[in-house]
Amino acid sequence: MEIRSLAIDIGASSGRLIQGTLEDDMISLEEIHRFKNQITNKRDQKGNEHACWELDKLYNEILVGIKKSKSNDIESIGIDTWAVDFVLLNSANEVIGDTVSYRCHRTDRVMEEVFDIISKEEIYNKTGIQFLQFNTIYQLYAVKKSDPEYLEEAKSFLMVPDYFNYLLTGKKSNEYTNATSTQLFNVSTKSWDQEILKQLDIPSSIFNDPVKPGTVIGEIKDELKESLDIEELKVIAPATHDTGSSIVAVPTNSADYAYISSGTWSLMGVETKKPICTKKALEYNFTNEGGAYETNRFLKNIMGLWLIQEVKKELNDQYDFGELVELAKEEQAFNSLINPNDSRFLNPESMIAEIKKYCQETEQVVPQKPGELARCIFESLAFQYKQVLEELTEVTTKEINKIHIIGGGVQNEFLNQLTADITGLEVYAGPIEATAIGNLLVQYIALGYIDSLEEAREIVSNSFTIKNYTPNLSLEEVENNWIKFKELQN
Ligand code: LFR
Repeated sequence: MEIRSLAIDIGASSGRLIQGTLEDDMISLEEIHRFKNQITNKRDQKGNEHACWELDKLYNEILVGIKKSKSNDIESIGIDTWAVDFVLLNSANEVIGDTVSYRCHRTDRVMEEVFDIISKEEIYNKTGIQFLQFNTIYQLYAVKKSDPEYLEEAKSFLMVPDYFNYLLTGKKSNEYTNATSTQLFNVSTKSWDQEILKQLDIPSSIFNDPVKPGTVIGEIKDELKESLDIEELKVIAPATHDTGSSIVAVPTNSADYAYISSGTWSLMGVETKKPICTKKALEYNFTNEGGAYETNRFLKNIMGLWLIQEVKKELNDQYDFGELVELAKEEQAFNSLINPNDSRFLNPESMIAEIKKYCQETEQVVPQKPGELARCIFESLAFQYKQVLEELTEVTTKEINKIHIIGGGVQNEFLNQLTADITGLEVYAGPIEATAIGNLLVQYIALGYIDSLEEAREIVSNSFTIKNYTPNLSLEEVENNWIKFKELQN
């Protein structure tokens, strides 16, 4: 029997609708629709400029994609997107204001203001979430300061996938994995932290009790059935946080690995049963995000391919990613390194200028050519992976013998090899569409076609080619540059 479902996976730079077919313990994919996503600067009525998402356009692409799919063959759809961003709805269920992106500078320095009200330690002990200036908690606090009337008017808080689910079904819900990313969610009580909300004067009435991945949100609305020419279609919440979906699709059931979910961000960590909120975890700024089926993602955000995406854009897309990788290979190794997680790279005016400035300030060779910039980025990312690996091993005391890289970044074979060379571990790369696959697998489990997460991962490992990279660089060469990289962190 062939079972078809549709994954709608929208990332910061692109969105796609992927149809999955499950048959005899194998899953196959067909891309139905792909579209661009980007941040647009908008000025509001008060004259403040914000970096915004265009949710109306994205919703329209979702409908185009559903229409293109052979919808009547499909049992269900599920939506995942990036985390932390949200909409507020008023009493007429209209979106209040623009949907601001987490890259917007409105939260620069807001974290410190929140720490004056609630200490860092208290926030971490309660939420277990790493401190990133764009977490929902700081965004809501920024709204509170600049547009307090928005929060007075608000009746519902929906994260981006929750909002699309609402548009499709008319049902409002807050999905659990994404709720945990807000830093407003208590890891122990598994509910919105009422004290934090109160201390920050954010109305708790706008939040719903979270629903777990695999919950059927509802049937698609009647008016949409008509316009899309569909008889029946269930909307199921997968792990609506894209990283939560991608980790469902790690192609192994062994325990001795770290993963890197590689895309705009590189999310590197391990799966644990329980959150780890120790002093060391706080010091190293690790996060504990809720996963599907009672799993915990103990991981760190690494700036990731965003760095090269921005360089590519600034070079007017003269080169595609493959060409930039080829140019990088021709350049000399370890000429210049950056600390990819320096907040100056979160959303600079010019990524190229920022990288050059960093290298100048740290008295290194300043990369000029596209290949030099690309090489600097890839090598710096690989060293950052090594650093996170060491911290992970220290905090979790887990034996990590290999790294699974999943997601779009898998296509960068040069970075995969560098990761093996610099960490000294075997790297297994694939599947590329891990997020869409994880999204589909949760739908299949919800529909009763797959029994468990273990069975789901077995299916991934049966269905996709996973490429192996073995470390192949002298220890001495790694060591010298590792010392240089660590000096940059201080
Ligand atoms: C990856 C991701 C990360 C999250 C960042 C911002 O797409 O969802 O997990 O930290 O985007 O939402």
